[in-house]
Amino acid sequence: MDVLSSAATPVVVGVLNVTPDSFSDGGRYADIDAAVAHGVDMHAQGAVLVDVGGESTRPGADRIDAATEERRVLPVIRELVAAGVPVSIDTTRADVAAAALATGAVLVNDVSGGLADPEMVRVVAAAGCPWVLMHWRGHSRHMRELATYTDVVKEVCAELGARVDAALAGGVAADRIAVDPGLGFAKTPEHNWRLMARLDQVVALGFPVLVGASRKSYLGSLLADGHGPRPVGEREAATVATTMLAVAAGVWGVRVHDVRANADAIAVWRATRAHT
Ligand code: PMM
Repeated sequence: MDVLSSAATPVVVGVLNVTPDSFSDGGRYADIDAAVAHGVDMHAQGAVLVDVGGESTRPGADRIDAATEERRVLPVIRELVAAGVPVSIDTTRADVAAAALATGAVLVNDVSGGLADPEMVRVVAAAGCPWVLMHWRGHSRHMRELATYTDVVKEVCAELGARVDAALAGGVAADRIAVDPGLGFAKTPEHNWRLMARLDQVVALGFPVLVGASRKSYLGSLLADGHGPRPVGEREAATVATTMLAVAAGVWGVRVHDVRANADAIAVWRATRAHT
């Protein structure tokens, strides 16, 4: 049993970016103590996992090296694990994933769905840990050019299916796999809305689905006014609305920054369901 199968769903995964430049919380948690305190808070507010990432994936971002990524994430993971907080590692690198698992992380959240590093499948299969395969077409620097689809829902589902097949072929057990449509990754706002509207199709793939809409720029564009897009810190109500739509579509979990607000929304959904 693990977090994919044992937790009461839908679950909340809390975002902890230990990066100086993430779009939503860049720099705030670059200091280890602040990051650990925030992770402990998110767990107390209902996050079943705290998702620790050391490399920014915002569109256009340059890559960092593996040593820098490990230097950022491992001390935070070590302290969160010591504090009893379940941790996932948000990385596309097999070496970073292996080091994080050795430090106590329990799930690998790979925004490349195993595409960025051919060694990742071996690390995950050997560890027997759950693996979130996100839909991805290329690294952040190039992903804007890759946002071309005829039917985004069909293509994302087919490409996710191919990543699942590769994971299974590499020895990862079917019950260790979750998928994620990758909102904002090689997607225009229009693509994100199409995927939001048809999350049921992603759920129909038959694997637990994680959705990461929290504070993303397509929400900022939706809520733009004369001064430009809605600032990142003022997209929470819209984020909670995406959480409600996602849970209604049958997802396993949502990956969010404000755990309390989204956990509250899920509590409302659960209570309503319990009375139908
Ligand atoms: N989005 C980001 C990073 N990691 N992981 C998954 N599984 N799904 C996502 O949508 C996702 C992710 C980028 O957003 P952030 O900068 O707020 O972490």
